[in-house]
Amino acid sequence: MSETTHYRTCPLCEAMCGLEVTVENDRVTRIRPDDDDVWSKGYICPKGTTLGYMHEDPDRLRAPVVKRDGEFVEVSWDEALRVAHDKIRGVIDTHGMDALAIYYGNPIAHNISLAKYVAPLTAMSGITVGYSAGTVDQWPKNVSAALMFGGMWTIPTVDLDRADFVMMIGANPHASQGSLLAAPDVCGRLREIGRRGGKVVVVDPRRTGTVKYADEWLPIRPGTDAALLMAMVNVLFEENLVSLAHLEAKVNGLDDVEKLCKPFTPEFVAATCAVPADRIRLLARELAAAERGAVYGRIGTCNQEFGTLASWLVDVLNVLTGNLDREGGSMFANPIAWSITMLPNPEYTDGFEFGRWKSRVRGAPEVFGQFPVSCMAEEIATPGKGQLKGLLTIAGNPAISAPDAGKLHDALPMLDCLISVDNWINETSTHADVILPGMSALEIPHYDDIIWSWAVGSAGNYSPPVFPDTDRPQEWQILLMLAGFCMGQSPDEIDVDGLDDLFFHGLVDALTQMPGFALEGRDAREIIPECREEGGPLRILDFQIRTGPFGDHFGAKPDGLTLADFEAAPHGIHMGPMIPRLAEVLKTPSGKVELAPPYITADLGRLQKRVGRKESDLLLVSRRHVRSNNSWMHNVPSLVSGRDRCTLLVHPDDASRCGVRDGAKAEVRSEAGVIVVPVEVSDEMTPGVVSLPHGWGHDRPGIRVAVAREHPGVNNNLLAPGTFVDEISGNQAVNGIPVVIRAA
Ligand SMILES: Nc1nc2c(c(=O)[nH]1)N[C@H]1C(S)=C(S)[C@@H](COP(=O)(O)OP(=O)(O)OC[C@H]3O[C@@H](n4cnc5c(=O)[nH]c(N)nc54)[C@H](O)[C@@H]3O)O[C@H]1N2
Ligand SMILES: Nc1nc2c(c(=O)[nH]1)N[C@H]1C(S)=C(S)[C@@H](COP(=O)(O)OP(=O)(O)OC[C@H]3O[C@@H](n4cnc5c(=O)[nH]c(N)nc54)[C@H](O)[C@@H]3O)O[C@H]1N2
Ligand code: SF4
Ligand SMILES: [Mo]
Repeated sequence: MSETTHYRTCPLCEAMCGLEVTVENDRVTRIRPDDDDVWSKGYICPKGTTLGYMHEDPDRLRAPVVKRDGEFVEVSWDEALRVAHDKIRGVIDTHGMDALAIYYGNPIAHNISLAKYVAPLTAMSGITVGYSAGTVDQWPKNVSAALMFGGMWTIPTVDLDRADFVMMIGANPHASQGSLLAAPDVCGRLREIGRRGGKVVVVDPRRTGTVKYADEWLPIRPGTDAALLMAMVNVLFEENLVSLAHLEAKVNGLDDVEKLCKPFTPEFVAATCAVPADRIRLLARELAAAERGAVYGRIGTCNQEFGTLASWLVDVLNVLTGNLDREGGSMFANPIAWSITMLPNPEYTDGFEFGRWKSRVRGAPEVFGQFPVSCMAEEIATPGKGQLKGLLTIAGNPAISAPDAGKLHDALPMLDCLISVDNWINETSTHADVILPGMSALEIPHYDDIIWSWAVGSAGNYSPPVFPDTDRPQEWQILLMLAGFCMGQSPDEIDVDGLDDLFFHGLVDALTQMPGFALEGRDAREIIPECREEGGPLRILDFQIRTGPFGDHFGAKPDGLTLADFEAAPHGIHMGPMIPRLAEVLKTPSGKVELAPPYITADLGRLQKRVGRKESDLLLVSRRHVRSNNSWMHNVPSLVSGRDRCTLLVHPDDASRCGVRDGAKAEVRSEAGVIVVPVEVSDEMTPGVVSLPHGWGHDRPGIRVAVAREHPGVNNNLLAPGTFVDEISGNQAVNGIPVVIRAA
């Protein structure tokens, strides 16, 4: 019996924990935390130990499947690719390119092949219509970052280990393990802040698990964060607490912000936010007084009605208190390997512009080229010129994750062509004509991509595959084939390596001409032969490391890093804590931080109307759990065992008022739909707010996830109205949905 030990990074969430994987006779026998991992130092969560199960999951697709007479049949790769080609060409040749769309899902950010090859897929295929999980997630933050700092992913994060005051708003790292904040054991690090005499305040309608590690819970009415933050801005100006410090000469629009915050006094917003005016004043003073403080906002501040205003104000507060780009404040990460997503987008060289075109059916303005994901259903279902006839889903499950789920369930079967690049037959891919599976997390190499762009330190870790499989195409090859089909190439003539070279050479060529790039002015023809011989994501990764801040710059810094250094360091390489980087990352046309972008401040009128608005007395918010990962890990028995977690949390007062009982079922009704779900009465909810997890609803016909089927839960997006959006980013509002509940 041969036992081998493998060190690798868990790809499941942004914490990027190091795992020690033991394999005996080709089977995983144990997964433990890697105590020597330079980044996670022995931290993991229960999901990390399930990679072996997911690798062996009998429901996971190992071969492509094609729909025949309503049933999936396993076919050869040649056959599956031929069907995919014919389906794609059928749509493009009959209806034109505009009838074909891509939906990008969340795991793209966590898979090396997908992270590096969605860009060439998009660019080469010529597909112009894109939808993504991004518009139920961080689109508002992308808008505020683009307009304030000049890049949609130029997003600062809290320098957790050196902060002494953190206001955490709309985030629950106890469940999520941190988001747009990459740090293993966020909660442990929050507790340390208190231990060193600092303070953590959690602003959330629910007393979450994170609160146990914090010093104070401040309940808030969903969707009113922007009002609360604006009132804090008001206090900073009123009480002369604004102190830009090192940012003094680097900011535009300070006077505008001072004027704009005038109406938003603490008294004006207090009742709406359900936060006492005195507490708002104190909060502003605490932030101002902190030597190293930061406001950190996440999904509760994004996928809600005023997502962009809230996202913007988080950074405004960090600027006004001099905390942006300061140690222990809110800082820009310094990744060892840059991400393609972070490169400046040539579309916006003269600044960002939104609403350049509108969606066909609803007239929704585009933002970064996308419409709210809920538009997808109506674009499929509504006949006429420009109707969507084909869809490629790449690692996504919009049938569960997109608002107005009921409409998408009805629309997906109407497509002439649905191709899913996915590893399971789930609520979305069950409608596919072809499913092209990727490999398990243990069969592919790993090195995190964009997540390092908001990590609390500069580190990196390369993991070779535990079970290399050379007989099947890698996902980057699948994506390039799909691109080739869109370009008109047939499965017989397609040259994947040629397309890969075309993309890679083009990238190197463009970057050697980009001002400020590590290889600026060098000759691409001399660089390319120095790159790794094998194509694919590792060649790109090596290039990204070598041209990054610690790289060898192809000879210019002989002691610098290359991918080979990581291959020789199974526990990773850590290059140190966060450093001030504002001057380097700032790309606004003015060269300054734009504190009052007109596109955003024009939305303040809408916020003003929200204050005092009469509304339903019960609002629904979403939640996550540490043993769950969006919609796709409910097929792991150890993660779904125990009591039902898909419950509606209801405050005792609301429960008695509405006549619902703990353990019994309630009917929950919104403008969009009605569901029935078990109730959990709990004083961890603030009165007037109920909470339901997202990612459930595995009771759809045709899915092949046996374990998940036994623990179906309900899809909370059946309740989310598609048109309920943060208007200026187009991000869906899945928090703060007016609902009515009663006993079922
Ligand atoms: N009501 C409500 N809705 C929400 C949210 C909420 O808070 N409330 N959150 C939103 C957020 S933040 C997000 S990110 C979205 C998520 O939305 P999606 O990305 O659409 O959903 P996931 O459940 O992450 O689906 C991931 C899919 O990728 C597949 N997959 C997993 N690993 C791989 C891989 O390596 N390769 C391939 N090809 N496929 C893989 C899985 O089988 C699954 O089908 O949901 C959003 N929807
Ligand atoms: N275990 C696990 N980890 C995950 C995921 C998962 O599904 N499971 N999903 C991953 C993904 S895709 C993402 S985007 C991240 C998200 O990471 P987080 O942003 O930390 O997400 P949540 O844990 O949903 O926490 C959001 C909190 O916002 C609160 N909230 C809701 N509405 C409002 C509001 O209007 N105002 C305020 N202030 N708070 C509000 C909710 O009560 C909840 O506690 O997590 C990632 N990590
Ligand atoms: S927190 Fe859990 S899911 Fe996230 S990377 Fe670590 S082990 Fe994986
Ligand atoms: Mo997300």
